[in-house]
Amino acid sequence: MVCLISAPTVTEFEGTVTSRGQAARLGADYPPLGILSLAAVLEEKGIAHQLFDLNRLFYEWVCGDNAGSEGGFFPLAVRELRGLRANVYGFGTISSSYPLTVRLAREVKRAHPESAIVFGGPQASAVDVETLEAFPFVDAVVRGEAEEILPELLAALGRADGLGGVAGITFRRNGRVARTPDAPALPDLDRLPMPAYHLWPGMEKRRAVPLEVGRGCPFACTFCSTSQFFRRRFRLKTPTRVIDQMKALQQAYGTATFHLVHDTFTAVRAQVVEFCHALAGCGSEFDWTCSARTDCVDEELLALMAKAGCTGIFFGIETGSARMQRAIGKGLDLDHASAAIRCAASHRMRATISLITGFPDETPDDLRGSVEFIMDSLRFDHVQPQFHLLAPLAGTALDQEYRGRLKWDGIFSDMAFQGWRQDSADRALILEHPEIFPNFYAVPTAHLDRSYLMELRDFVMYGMARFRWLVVALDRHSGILAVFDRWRAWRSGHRPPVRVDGEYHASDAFRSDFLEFVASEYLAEDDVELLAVATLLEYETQFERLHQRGTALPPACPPAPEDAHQAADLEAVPRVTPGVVLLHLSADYERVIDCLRSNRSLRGVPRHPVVVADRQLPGGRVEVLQLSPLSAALIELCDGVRTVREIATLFPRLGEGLDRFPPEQACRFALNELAQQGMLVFSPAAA
Ligand code: B12
Ligand code: SF4
Repeated sequence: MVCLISAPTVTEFEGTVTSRGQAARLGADYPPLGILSLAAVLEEKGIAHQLFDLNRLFYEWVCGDNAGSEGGFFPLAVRELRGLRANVYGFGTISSSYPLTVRLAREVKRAHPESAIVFGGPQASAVDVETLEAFPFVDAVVRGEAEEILPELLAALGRADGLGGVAGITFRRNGRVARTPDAPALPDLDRLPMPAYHLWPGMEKRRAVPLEVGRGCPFACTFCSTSQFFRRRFRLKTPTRVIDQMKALQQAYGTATFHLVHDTFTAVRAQVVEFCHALAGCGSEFDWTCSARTDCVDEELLALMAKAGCTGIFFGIETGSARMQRAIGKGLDLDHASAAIRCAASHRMRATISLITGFPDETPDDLRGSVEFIMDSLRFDHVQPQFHLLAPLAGTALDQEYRGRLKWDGIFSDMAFQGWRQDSADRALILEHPEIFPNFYAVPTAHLDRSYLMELRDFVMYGMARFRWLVVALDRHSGILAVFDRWRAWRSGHRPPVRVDGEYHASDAFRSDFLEFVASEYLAEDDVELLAVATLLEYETQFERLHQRGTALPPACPPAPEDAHQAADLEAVPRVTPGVVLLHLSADYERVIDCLRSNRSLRGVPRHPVVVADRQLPGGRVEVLQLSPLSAALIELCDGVRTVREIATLFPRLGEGLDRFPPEQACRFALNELAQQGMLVFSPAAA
């Protein structure tokens, strides 16, 4: 019996992850494709196996039956793992959770000394020899793709001639660490069986299913481990195979939404075109997301992908500096990258763009380029930027170049994410073995201070997640880097010193401190550009007050179908839809946003009072709608007490010329409009 254990993408958080949503964002509720792919192969070959998903366990620990279980996540995981009975325990590994994996494996070996402990996955593959030298409880490492190697290894474990004949593994022979030659990359991915999704308990509840569509990347960026792990040999499953798998998954789990997993899905244009045409003619409708390089898409291709159901695309941009693009081996043309992002957004694809700071030779000018790239992209609604602090991943060119020169500075990059507080046992391992855990160390940055970069990263990420348009307005006024410097100075003068880390930036304290800072530092200036800052500050401040009172933004309930027709009934009582909040602003919000979006002057923006309705849609997106003066006046009358008939009597007074229409008919029409926009619901009149 072999037990396959997933690499955790979550690690011990000491109670700071408290909600199902937070845990899900960290990948706790995500089918572990690596071990599901291996399980399918073992199933095909009739080799007994079981799965153990550490992320799932974490999810339950946060919010399920095991919530709050004594002593934290690690003891719980140890208890559960010790309870399993297997001859081989196979651990998947990734960089961020490698210390945790090592500690768990040690406990399993202690409990079952007769069993074999085998590691696989991206991290162990890159530090195979070092791992076996440091940790005697690990018996072997499978390097790279394991669908062919693992069954061979399992068969060889029981044979007298040992493991030497199995390609792609690292093991101990006569007490010394030995490596067999690399196994070739799997040439035909169509031959892989469907991953064993049926063994993963969360499938029925998933809205979107990840489906691996290919492997390998022909490029070789210095910070990335993909082209080492999956090799530079680009492979894609055929359209027929992918579409058959989509159909089968739709039939089994009812989902028509897929994350197509491949790091550079569009690297060979003709294959993507073929896939899109095949989808269009397949008789089913699917929506899907993928990852691509901006220089491997063009307008025509993006239009075709959108038509074929692509709703989201991940673009690794990495840096907004042309000089650094060359230095890190990515080589993107930044103008073309911006155009590709705008084009994807214009097709309503959600474009996630990822940038990294903290490269070895990065200068303040390079950093400025990256931050400007992010700020520019914020003007497009469908673009979601990410900003990371570099972590040197094992096996990358960067890691090789700086081996021996990496430094420990106690700053935890989100690329080596361990939560906000690092577990002390993890840290002890990391400090003892820099060669095994390089991603927790720093490449020297000659021109930039890493603690500044980490704080900037958190400020930008949390700032834009919480007050996107206010950040755009401030950036337009004085550049976000200048705002950041002014904010730091303000905070140190006005607030007691606190640890300014991710936890602070995620807290309500950051929200209110920042709004106070903007109010006190920017509103006194006389500058037409500040109209945007003032309006958005007004918006955010009202929003915050509602938030503090706990009234703001549970997801808005869509009106029940029967409610939608109630306006016809003169005795029905309209009220604002639960979850919708009304904010009163003193300048035209829509025009302000429009000017920010298109980079136009704010000079002509009318300064008259407006009401905006704000509501959170399921999935976390917030929709803001500026109401016409009539709608704003009408909605104020919908207090949950007045009936439609009573409101109709007041209707002619709400605007000039309204007395020309039959009041009940006109009022019912206007109320219905608001109900259709999701702003109002009707309750039947009290008996
Ligand atoms: C989906 C994904 C995620 C999901 C994970 C969801 C989940 N719960 O699994 C999310 C978005 C949460 C995620 C997060 C992160 N990820 Co990620 N992610 C991926 C991605 C794109 C696909 C993984 C996948 O499913 N691949 C397909 C399967 C089939 O491949 P596989 O898992 O590698 O499995 C094969 C082998 O590894 C091996 N194998 C796997 N398990 C086992 C077990 C045994 C016993 C054996 C023998 C072999 C073996 O055999 C499998 C079949 O060949 C990969 C890139 C990639 N193309 O793989 C990055 C990747 C795994 N992620 C990576 C990183 C760095 C992260 C983060 C740490 C950083 C970040 N900020 O993004 C975070 C995690 C920390 C956190 N909490 O924020 C790196 C890992 C690099 C490394 N050296 O470890 C990768 C490789 C991307 C990269 N090139 O940098 N990620
Ligand atoms: S960053 Fe993207 S393009 Fe560069 S090597 Fe990694 S997967 Fe390939």
